[in-house]
Amino acid sequence: GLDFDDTVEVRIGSKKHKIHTGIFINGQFVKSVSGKTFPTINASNGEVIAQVQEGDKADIDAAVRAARKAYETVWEKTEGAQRAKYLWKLADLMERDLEFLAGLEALDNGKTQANAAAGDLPLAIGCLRYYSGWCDKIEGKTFMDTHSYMNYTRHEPIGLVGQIIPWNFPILMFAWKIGPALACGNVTVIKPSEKTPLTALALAALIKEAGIPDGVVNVVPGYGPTAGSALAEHPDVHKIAFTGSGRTGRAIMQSSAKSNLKKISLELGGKSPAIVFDDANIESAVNWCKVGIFFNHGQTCCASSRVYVHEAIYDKFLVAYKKVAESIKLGDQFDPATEQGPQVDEVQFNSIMRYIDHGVQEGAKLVTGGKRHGTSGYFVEPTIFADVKEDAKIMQEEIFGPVVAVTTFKSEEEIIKRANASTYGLAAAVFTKDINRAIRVSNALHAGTVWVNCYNVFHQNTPFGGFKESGIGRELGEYALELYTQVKSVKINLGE
Ligand code: TXE
Repeated sequence: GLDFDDTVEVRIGSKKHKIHTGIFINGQFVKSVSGKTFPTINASNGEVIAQVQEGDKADIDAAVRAARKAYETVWEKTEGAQRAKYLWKLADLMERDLEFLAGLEALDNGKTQANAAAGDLPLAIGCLRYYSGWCDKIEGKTFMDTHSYMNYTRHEPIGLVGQIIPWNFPILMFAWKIGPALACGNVTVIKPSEKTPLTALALAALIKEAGIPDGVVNVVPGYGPTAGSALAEHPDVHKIAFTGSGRTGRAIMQSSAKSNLKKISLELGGKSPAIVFDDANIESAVNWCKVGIFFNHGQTCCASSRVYVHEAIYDKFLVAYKKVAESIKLGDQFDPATEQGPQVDEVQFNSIMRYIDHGVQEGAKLVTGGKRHGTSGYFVEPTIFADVKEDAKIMQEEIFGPVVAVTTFKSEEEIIKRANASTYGLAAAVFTKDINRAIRVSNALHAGTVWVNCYNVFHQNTPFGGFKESGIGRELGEYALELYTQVKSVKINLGE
């Protein structure tokens, strides 16, 4: 009875498209139980793109019921080879609709359509195909420790998982979450960010089209403290996978502790150091440090927001770094010449501008940027601070914008200590031509990813996740299978 035509027509760049705005439960787009909706905006002009059905506890309950039923009636009995076909088919449909999906992602998030089409979409599609390959290869072990008993393990699905994702890579995070979850035989209720709900709903329609049984994937757009926490507290949800802020990660762990001790994996923020030694190829290091902080407008959990440059090459590095930052073209996310669009919304924009004010007040040297770009929309100039003190706020806290703090160092020993003196441990980078030093320093850094002579390079086969307060668990690659399976030991008495 709640099923309705949830599609509305919107302009994406120069084309008009119909898009979904409903809650996706049991294979149908439905209205929210409360009747409430919420707006999602285009960050380049602040205009409302569409009103979306606002899920809260009642809708999460309905989605969990649908997921549970799907698990018990269909999915538990669906073989790995069939799950593989579904994931591969979904990847094919995303490839077919690549331009539309990239455009909708650009409209809702603010990143450029060109970047979404060249980066986010191919990575998401590659991720689904990769996990399609794992579906029929989830294996246990056998142990013949004595003559009297035989033991084997089964890597069984956890069952019903909740997945809460952020707004910086809406499609990619959706793929990172559902790929391994479905490959391992789980059903899911996924809550996209309230800032960027639209592409998750477009993917829901493709999930239906791919023939994935109703209820296996349910998508409930809504706010964190209502829909998100209802999912994290639900007694029938056995695991939450979350990507977002540390504050919310802690809240989710508390919800788990208060309810049913559901398993938790967290991918949180960072303040990742890039270390440039005096023997590095400076031009290449500068370009990777550009990618490191300015890619996706700095809205990347592993952004190289601290750059440490050896004192012998510091001045030369800064001249070149300023030049590349100033060459970045800001503008409309649908203009093919644009490299950087708006930040995701006003809240993030204001927070970044406050950090820039702090940087200036704390006496760091503003090398370039520091201002709003244009008069409408949430654009921030690529900003470089130099000579930043180690205890400065902009050196310690995640800004999540196109703002980088640069300073010098003298010795390898000293810089390893300073790089590691952070509560975060998501990523780090080393730029040097000395192979021994590259390996020595990589081994010494407290980070889940170390890039050597590159930055922000991702692949679905490469595990990703944080040391320290940057998270719990590893996504991508074979490692992610551990997040979505539980091990059962079966011991058989071979005597009597
Ligand atoms: O994140 P939240 P926000 C960092 C970044 C950014 C800051 C704030 O520093 O500036 O976080 O961003 C849902 N129970 N990162 O406020 O709140 C929420 O609805 C359950 C880093 O957008 O963590 C959304 O779906 N769920 C990061 C998701 O959590 C809750 C990516 C993420 O939102 C909830 C994003 C609750 N109580 C922000 N409260 C990264 N690691 O890449 C919120 N949510």
